[in-house]
Amino acid sequence: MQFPSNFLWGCATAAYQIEGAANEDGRTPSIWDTFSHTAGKTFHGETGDVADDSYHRYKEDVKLLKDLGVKAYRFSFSWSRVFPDAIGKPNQKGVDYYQRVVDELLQIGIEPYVTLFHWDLPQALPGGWQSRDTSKAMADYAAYIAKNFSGRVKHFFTTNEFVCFTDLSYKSGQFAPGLKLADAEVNQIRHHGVLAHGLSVQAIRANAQAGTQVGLAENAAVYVPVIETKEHIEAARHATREGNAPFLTAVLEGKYTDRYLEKQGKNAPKVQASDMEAIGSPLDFVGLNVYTPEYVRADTSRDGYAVLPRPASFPRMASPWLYIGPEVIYWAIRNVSEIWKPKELYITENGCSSDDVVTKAGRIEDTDRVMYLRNHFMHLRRAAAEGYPIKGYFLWSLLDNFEWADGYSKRFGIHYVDFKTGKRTPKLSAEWYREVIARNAVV
Ligand code: PNW
Repeated sequence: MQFPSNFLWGCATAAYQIEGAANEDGRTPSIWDTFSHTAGKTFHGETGDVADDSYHRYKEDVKLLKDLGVKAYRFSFSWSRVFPDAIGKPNQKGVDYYQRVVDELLQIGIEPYVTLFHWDLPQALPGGWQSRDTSKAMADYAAYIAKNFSGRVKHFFTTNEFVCFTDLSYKSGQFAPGLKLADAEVNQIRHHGVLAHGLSVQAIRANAQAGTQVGLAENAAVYVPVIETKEHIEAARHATREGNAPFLTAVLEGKYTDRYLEKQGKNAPKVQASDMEAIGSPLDFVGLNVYTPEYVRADTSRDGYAVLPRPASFPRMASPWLYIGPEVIYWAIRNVSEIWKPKELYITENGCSSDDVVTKAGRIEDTDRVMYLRNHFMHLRRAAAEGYPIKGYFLWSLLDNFEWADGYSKRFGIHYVDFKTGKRTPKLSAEWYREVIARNAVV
């Protein structure tokens, strides 16, 4: 159950979910500040105002990473902390905070992996992702970060999870800014999302020191063949291309699939000259956030595959959407590798919510999370052993944190956070992960 010797073990977080200090040192509101402060939008009206207070406790958090023995930490920058007006003049105090975090990490030999955009869009941008100018603004922000952080930061992710900041935000409305727009508008928003990624890749390449690596962190829909036979495996590959057509497929092929454009018809996105070239900018690596599997079988429909409904008894974790199918991680890596042959892959997120309780002895015995992770790691190891270019794994998450619309009601951390005091306590899963990393093997 051994992993390759240079396998990169890490943990992941995101700015709005952990930092707090929402109004400190010049930071201005993001759309998530506005949304979470709007009645009825998040669980019990909870906000990221304080969250884990990592803005003040980052040294403690880096110490937790050190105790785990991870070699890498994926975290995000808050755009409106760096640019309070979204564009224009940077906020030195905000920049300094991230320099301090990077210092702290480098000092103890942990590699920083920086996500530029993890959903906390500056409120200052008129129209948010409805506006094409937002894509350009993001590229300017990316250029500034590349100039000021590359060299010390060698790996950047542009965007995190297109579908969450487009469809879930502008179509179903469960995420900020909470709109329910029509298909044509949503498709345009999706286009602005992938365009922002592409323009940011170009901006980073143009402004970063040599050797800087760029990719994205994407929760592509993962299609698992119902049975591992040639026909179902092929069906899963078709599903992977078409099911991700507006996002990962567009990014890795530099075009929208014919089927996507045909299905959208008159609602298809309006694309300007050179957009697709930017969107398809070559990447150094692809990051995959992997949670829930979709099971597919081959069939005779025009698409050649059918996505199966899940039986009501299908096991899940604490978040109702989080179905447990550990082979999801193997197929995420294999499908993407076989279709697009990326140079390198990372699992940029994987993990689960559990109904954690603190025992009388003060421990958090999250045996279900350990079960979840152990099983996923076996399939991760299978992918590595079969030679797919999987370089590392970031566990979501280092800490319990602000779980977006679920507020603090869903805990994804391997460290328990008492949200009243901010106190962090390693769970059983942290102890277990430390052992995995030390032995570089599933244990
Ligand atoms: C990801 N779904 O979000 C995000 O990148 C994290 O910020 C988040 O905390 C984590 O996963 C856990 O939720 C997702 O509904 C949110 O399928 C929702 C879904 C998937 C991922």
